[in-house]
Amino acid sequence: MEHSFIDYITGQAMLPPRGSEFAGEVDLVFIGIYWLSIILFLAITIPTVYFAWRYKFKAGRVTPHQTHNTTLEIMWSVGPLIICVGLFFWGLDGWMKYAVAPGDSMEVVVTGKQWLWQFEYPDGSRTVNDLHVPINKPVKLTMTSEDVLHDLFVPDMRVKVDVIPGRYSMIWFTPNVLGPHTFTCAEYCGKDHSGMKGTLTVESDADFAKFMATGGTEWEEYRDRNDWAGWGKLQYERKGCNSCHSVDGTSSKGPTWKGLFSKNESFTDGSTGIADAKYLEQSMLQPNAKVVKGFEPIMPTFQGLLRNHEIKGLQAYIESLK
Ligand code: HEC
Ligand SMILES: [Cu+2]
Repeated sequence: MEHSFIDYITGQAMLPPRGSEFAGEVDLVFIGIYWLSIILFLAITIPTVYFAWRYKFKAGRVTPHQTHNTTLEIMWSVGPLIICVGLFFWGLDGWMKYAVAPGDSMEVVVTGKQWLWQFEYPDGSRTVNDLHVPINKPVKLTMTSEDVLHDLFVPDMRVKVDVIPGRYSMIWFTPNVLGPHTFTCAEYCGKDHSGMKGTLTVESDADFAKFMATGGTEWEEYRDRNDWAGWGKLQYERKGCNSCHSVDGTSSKGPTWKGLFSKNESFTDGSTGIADAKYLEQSMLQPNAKVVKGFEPIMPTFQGLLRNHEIKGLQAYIESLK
């Protein structure tokens, strides 16, 4: 970003671009404290250096006896007290606004885990490291961690809050600048901490509605290349199927997907059936309808969590795993 000379003088050049209504207020407090520090620094060091020089040791000079100076002592006690209490209330005012989200906020549930951010929207759809929000609408992030301490930091929005295992924390903001904004994890959380980041896309209402309906424009690239299996592979990783299903023939919590398509499958109730596209879809949406022999019925239902084109992609991906 380009900065003017004034930005450098005032300290604005230190700060990231502003993307939310909070940003201006936060910057004001920040720049205020920054200037107060500079002024106090000069007000203390300049006289100190001067007095050290002015009253330096000289043979024969006798220091007059001093007891105390009431006026000076009151000034340097009450003055800083007023400044500190003033700063406290200035900060408190901003903190109160951060603490309570407006009732009409769009709520996104955020889960931090080593080393990714997962976002769940009001309709249950999910994204990873990719947060979309409509412009000029308040967004409330309800956050928790599945493992260690993380911290969601969106510099442009001036929001940053710890994400804690076993607890929910909350931040909210009203984005008012379109476009991509970066967010990161701001709490060292292990080996790949530096990779725990993503993009916040602030978009128009129309684009956001389109994103909600299709899960974004990403799939259009796959559709145009006619790469349904590639799209399915992405879902396999994003929707967490990979935590229970392998694609290389080894079975873990769930059966492997290798060689699954068209296989004659046996179920715990003694029946059998061909693993065709219809069966695969049913396995995703009603996993307990037919439980594969030798496995526990532990698969969660993905009803409402998979869009049609995601199911189609997964079917194509499974079919490609000969
Ligand atoms: C918590 C572990 C778990 C997760 C996560 C999981 N599954 Fe499963 N899945 C299983 C288990 C266990 C079975 C076998 C028992 C059954 O049929 O319900 C299974 C069975 C299946 C089958 C039938 C397999 C066969 O051999 O006939 C399909 C298809 C399937 N899962 C798809 C998916 C998809 C798609 C996802 C991700 C969107 C997914 N699963 C996520 C545990 C899981
Ligand atoms: Cu982290």
